[in-house]
Amino acid sequence: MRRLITLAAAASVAVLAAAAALAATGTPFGGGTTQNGILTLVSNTGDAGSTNDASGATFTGTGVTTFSSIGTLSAEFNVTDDDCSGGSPRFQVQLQTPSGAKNVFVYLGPAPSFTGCSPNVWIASGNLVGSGDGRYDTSQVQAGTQVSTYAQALALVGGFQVTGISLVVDSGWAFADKEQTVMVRNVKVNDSTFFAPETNPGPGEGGGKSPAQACRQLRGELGADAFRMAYGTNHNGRNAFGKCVSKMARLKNDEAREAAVVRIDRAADRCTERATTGRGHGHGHGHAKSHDKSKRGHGKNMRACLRHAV
Ligand SMILES: [Ca+2]
Ligand SMILES: [Ca+2]
Repeated sequence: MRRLITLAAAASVAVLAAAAALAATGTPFGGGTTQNGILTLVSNTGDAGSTNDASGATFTGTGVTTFSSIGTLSAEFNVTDDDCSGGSPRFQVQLQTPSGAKNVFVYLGPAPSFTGCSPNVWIASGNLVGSGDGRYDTSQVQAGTQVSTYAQALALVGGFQVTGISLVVDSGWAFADKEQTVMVRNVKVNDSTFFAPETNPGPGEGGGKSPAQACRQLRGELGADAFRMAYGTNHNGRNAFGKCVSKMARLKNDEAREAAVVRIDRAADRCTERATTGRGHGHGHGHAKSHDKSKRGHGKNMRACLRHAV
């Protein structure tokens, strides 16, 4: 009987382990947020709240057991503000050691200082397992070993059980504005990938709009007349489309243009509403009677309103 129970217990542990291996998850913490699958990590030590002083994500269900069982550790990161510094961004591997839980830090960015990360570009770390750079900091386990290669780290902590793997951004303090932001995607821990961007949508497929696409959609939403009123500057507003495109081209990216289309469409709806209810004319009476008389006035107000909307 005892044997049976043991077998059953072993079986359920195996099931749990299999379930955990399937359900690999990356969970943001602190000020970490995701959008379209991409993780944004902020360290802001200059504002009132402390939640965003450090941000990161923890990775579970990777199947990692001991430190030596980590075969892949990589990420793509984009330091949007301001730089890599003070050991951030980094991977953090928590280990069960004979003297308690200790962290090994694996620094991202260029060795040996791990500063000087080009801002606003995606940087692929490559697989950090096997790295000959001194980017492994094992000094929590053994003093003086903060500049170790992978081989040195492996020799020191390879046999220890891993109890947590995370990616951390926490050096806001190192910058004049007390704020550091790093975007992260395609984090790989062994066979698991975290924060993969949602299927790169082509232009106009939900991932944003090119200037021409944005203007075509707006022309459809507003109607040709209102569109010409909103953007046109020459006879009959014939140059409206060109004016719209050059205006849209000044926006930051396709996502910003998509948002602008929504915003302008809403604003234009309000213009139409105002024109048809006569609001803004200073007299709400005799609407039906005054309708024809003020039609021209409505047109003028409508134009002003639309031009303001775009
Ligand atoms: Ca803060
Ligand atoms: Ca900053």
